[in-house]
Amino acid sequence: MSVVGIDVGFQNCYIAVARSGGIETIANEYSDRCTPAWVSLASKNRTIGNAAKGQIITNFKNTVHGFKKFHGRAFDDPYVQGEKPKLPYSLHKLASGNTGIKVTPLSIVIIFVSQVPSFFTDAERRSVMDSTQIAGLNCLRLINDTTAVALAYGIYKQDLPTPDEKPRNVVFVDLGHSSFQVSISAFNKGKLKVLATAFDPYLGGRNFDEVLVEHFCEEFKARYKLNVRENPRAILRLSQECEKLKKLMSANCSDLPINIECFMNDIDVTGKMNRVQFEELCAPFLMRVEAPLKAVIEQSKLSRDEIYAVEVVGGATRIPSIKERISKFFGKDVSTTLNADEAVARGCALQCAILSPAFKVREFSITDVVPFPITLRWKSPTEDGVGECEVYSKNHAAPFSKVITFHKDEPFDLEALYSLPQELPYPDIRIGHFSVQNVVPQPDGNSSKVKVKVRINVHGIFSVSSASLIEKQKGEGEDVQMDMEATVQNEGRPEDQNGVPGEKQDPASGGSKPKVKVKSTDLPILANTIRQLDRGVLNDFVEYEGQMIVQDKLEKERNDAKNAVEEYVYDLRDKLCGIYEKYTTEEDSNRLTLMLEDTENWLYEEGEDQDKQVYVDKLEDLKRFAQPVHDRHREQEDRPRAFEEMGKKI
Ligand code: ATP
Ligand code: K
Ligand code: MG
Repeated sequence: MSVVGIDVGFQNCYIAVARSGGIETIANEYSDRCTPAWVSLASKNRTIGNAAKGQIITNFKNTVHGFKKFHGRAFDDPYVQGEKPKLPYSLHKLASGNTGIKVTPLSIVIIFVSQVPSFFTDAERRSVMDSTQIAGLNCLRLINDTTAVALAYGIYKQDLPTPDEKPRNVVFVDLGHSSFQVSISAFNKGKLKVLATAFDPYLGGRNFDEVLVEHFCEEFKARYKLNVRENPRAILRLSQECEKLKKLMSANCSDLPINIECFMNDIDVTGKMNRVQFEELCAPFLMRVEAPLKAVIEQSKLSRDEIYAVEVVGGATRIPSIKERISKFFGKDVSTTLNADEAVARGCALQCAILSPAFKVREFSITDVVPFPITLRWKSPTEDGVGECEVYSKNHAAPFSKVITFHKDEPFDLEALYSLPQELPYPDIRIGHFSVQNVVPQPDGNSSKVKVKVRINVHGIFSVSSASLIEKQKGEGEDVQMDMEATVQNEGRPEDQNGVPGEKQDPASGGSKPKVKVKSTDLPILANTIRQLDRGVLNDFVEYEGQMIVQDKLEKERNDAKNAVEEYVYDLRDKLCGIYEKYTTEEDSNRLTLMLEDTENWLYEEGEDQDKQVYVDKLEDLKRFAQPVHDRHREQEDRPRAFEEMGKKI
């Protein structure tokens, strides 16, 4: 069993694995620990990561990146609509109303696995979970980026305060390519509790790239009369160069060049910029750094001098002006003790190791928070027709279950929604619709007591998870008086929560005994969550993904077989002029050389795209043809050795 932590960023993915020696970030087939979040589709197969990114210029319509924020998003979402014109590939609307990505010849929904930003909503988290299922991965937990970082920070610290001492408060900042997240965690020995999170879901390194692109588009228009905006390939190349320039400016204050050869219409372009100019151009974005910092500290109710350290991760925190702003705000230097690129993946792998029975890791409990308050709403005869109650406040501990008691004599519906539309990353406040079925009145005609359990699970996903009808047994005592239609009871103690997937215990099934003897009947719930992929469609995707994996594997084998022919041609050609020269007649050598030439030409023409077996047969033919030469060579090589061995025997 592999114990794996995955960080799928907007731009970069990292995978960390738990081994007996500790956590290790693993390298991909290019010996690179960072894998670009890119997927490219060709007619026969897919390529992922570095190889996909390499296709951007040649196959840009079918090379997909920047898809992380389409998870669970409606096609009509303003963010999605805003991104659409900037993308080289096209988006389309799925039957569920979700955003799909259209690539020829295939249509895909995002096929990746992810940790998630703390601000991901229910619909976004459910979409990520669906993706993990499509990818055939068993996802133990979706963990928020900054919480994973907090775990990676805390688990190795030997000097954390004991549980009865004042906790150590640490701020974590993650500025990636697409988003900005901040959280404050309180650490004691063996545990961390997230106190608050804040974010700017649309601030990241990409904004700075875009500012540079905009600037050079203007400049090249004026200087070279080029209309760069009209040429998607040119924009892609310019973006890549601007990103490089941005990174160089983090290390240098002086003027730095940007040069692109044959940029458009065979024109070479050049430009330059320095850090001061860059900061001026980016001022509107740099100014946005402060708001989430302010929000997180206000919510935590801590004063700045109660902050022990400010740890920064994420590639874009390398921009000096960003670091300065953070450090100025908190009045202390920022710490970069964690690996800025790998901390999220490492934290995920640590959590996975804690959850896995295969590893003996120091216990470390995590209590996370609810990012957006959640309200339940229902039809009520008493309260102006609608009853409602906020079931989870902002920064409420998570995972967490609660029981709400209703008095009803017929089936009823519950509407779950986000209470504060202005805080959400998109305008749709709905979470889902839950119908509690089979509710009947008591035999005496009175309404029945219905206990409804709501929960935020380990992935941070809300649900109405169960409901039961409580029936008073005949001859038993009076029922507890309920003066509200709904009462919210806190039933879990967050201190008990140690990050293990599993839910809080319902008190009805243990713990405090109810005074009245009751019979409890489970009630079915019909759940209809927003933009949920239809289960049938999901199964189709699972099957489709399976076929794609087989297809990718076949395509790889086919390519390997073709490469083997090519390698053999080169190898034999070298040997014919080298070690085989002595053992070949001129006639044989000419015959073989001709054959190699034919094969090489064939590989570029009709042999360009054949089935695997064709290449296998071709290689066999070549080998058979060259066999006499191989044999003669071996014979000669072996002869002296044979003599030596005989000599030894004597
Ligand atoms: P997200 O967390 O938003 O999903 P991500 O995890 O893919 O995105 P990271 O890998 O943390 O993002 O960071 C990538 C960003 O950091 C890119 O915008 C990249 O240009 C930027 N970056 C990396 N190194 C530097 C540097 N030295 N100076 C400035 N920016 C940098
Ligand atoms: K990342
Ligand atoms: Mg990230």
